[in-house]
Amino acid sequence: MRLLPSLTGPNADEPDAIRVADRAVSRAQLLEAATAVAARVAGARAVAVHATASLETVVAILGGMLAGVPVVPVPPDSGPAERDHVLRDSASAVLLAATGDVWPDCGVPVMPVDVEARASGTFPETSDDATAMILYTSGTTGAPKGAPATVRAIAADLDALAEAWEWTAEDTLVHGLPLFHVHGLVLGVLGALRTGSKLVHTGRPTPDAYAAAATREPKDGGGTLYFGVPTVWARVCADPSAAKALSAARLLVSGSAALPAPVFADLEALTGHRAVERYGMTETLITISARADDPDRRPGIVGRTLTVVATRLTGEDGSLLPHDGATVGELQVRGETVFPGYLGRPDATAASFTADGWFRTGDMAIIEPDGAHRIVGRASTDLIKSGGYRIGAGEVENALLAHSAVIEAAVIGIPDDDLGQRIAAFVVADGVTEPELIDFVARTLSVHKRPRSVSFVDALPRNAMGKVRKDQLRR
Ligand code: MCA
Ligand code: AMP
Repeated sequence: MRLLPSLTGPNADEPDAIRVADRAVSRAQLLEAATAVAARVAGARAVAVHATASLETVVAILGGMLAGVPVVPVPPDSGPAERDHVLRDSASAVLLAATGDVWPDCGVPVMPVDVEARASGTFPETSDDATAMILYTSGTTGAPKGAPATVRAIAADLDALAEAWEWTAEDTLVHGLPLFHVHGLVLGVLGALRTGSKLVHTGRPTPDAYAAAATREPKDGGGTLYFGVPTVWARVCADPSAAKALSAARLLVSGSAALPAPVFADLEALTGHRAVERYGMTETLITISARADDPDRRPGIVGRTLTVVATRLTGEDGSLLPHDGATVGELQVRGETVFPGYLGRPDATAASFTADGWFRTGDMAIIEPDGAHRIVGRASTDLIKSGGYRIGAGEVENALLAHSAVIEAAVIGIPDDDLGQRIAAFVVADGVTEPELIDFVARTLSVHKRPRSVSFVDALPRNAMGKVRKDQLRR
């Protein structure tokens, strides 16, 4: 596969080069197992993957990509509403899952994935414009939308990141992020396979597991490059002995949400590293990053644009704003890594691009004269970032309203030292308890979309138009 040359490169037989949780394989073994999957899914319109943190997930994803079939990673804890939507919306023909994974009847045949399977053979190279994967992501309202990522976009993004981070086959990448988002999957798995670096996926992103991967010297296979969301870095800092173990690494990279300045400072004090922050979206992949060769990395600065994209700031009326280090505007992005539009959603696609073809990120930013970007917030408070997960308030509100005892519901994100934001729900309801409603959302959607608190109110505050006053709820 042209996208992932290391699978057939000179080090393909290096033992245990790709480790996920407690099992490891060589790249050649990975390719042979993926080839067995590809033979079975070739010709399908799309294939879904029950995306646990496992080697099976990596094999299944590569199998679909080898066969040129768009792969749809499904969060393993997604409840029936979310799962059915994703399977139906993506027109997935089968669901690939590890043998023994519990998977309730979902109307799509389940195909077991065997990491030990070995098959040879080649498949025609997919075109650069083909969709490699469809990643589902939340908007402010409604169910998650499918964002296709093309082979070209992934290749361009990974190459630009490799350049910015001096990421090479000499590195060992360590992380424990979920394998159904850009961060853990595109950067965290495909990035390793494109650059040829080794991969240690720790199963969960715990401080202990990150520290354990650092116990060997980098030259003996200890981690050199670590990925985490800010919650992970905050937890690492709360465990100073684990943090100190990361001192020997080359780069600690943070993304998916804003890294709080105190966490940046604590990480530097404990590890000697100024974290590399980078910014991106499911729709655009990673577009802005600090660089390995810039020792003067600053908290709150997510870096400069990658070589394959351009950014600009606009005002509410669409006027272009100066990059003067002070003016706040909506950040817009254009370039090779930007997706072609939401799957089957021309309305949402049209709304997310300007007339002259720039993607509207919905993030508010400041750009300094030297090109450094500072993300200062989101235009809509209805997109919540909790633990690095993007969660639409409307999606959680709809899930709550589906409970027979709930009459009205409103959801907001409130600041949280650990998660960045935590989901708080306000409901008008009768005859139901807080834990019951939290559980109900965890089961209907995904566990990470559950409210962390539910407040019962007599009525939701509304303005004259009947719209809920979320500013009042926040107070
Ligand atoms: C608690 N649990 C429950 C319930 N309450 N389970 C079911 N029902 C309930 N009511 C269980 C959970 O299943 C879990 O169990 C445990 O409690 C802890 O859950 P939680 O507190 O939610 O998780 P956490 O450990 O606090 O998670 C923090 C985290 C996580 C590890 C940082 O948020 C995370 O992995 N974030 C990464 C998000 C990410 O990768 N985002 C990238 C998208 P058990 O422990 O047994 O499992 S952004 C992106 O891709 C862009 C492009 C970018 O810029 O990167
Ligand atoms: P998702 O599509 O789930 O990756 O979420 C994308 C959103 O994550 C962006 O629109 C930002 O709001 C946020 N985000 C990602 N990286 C950063 C960062 N380094 N700093 C601040 N926000 C970030």
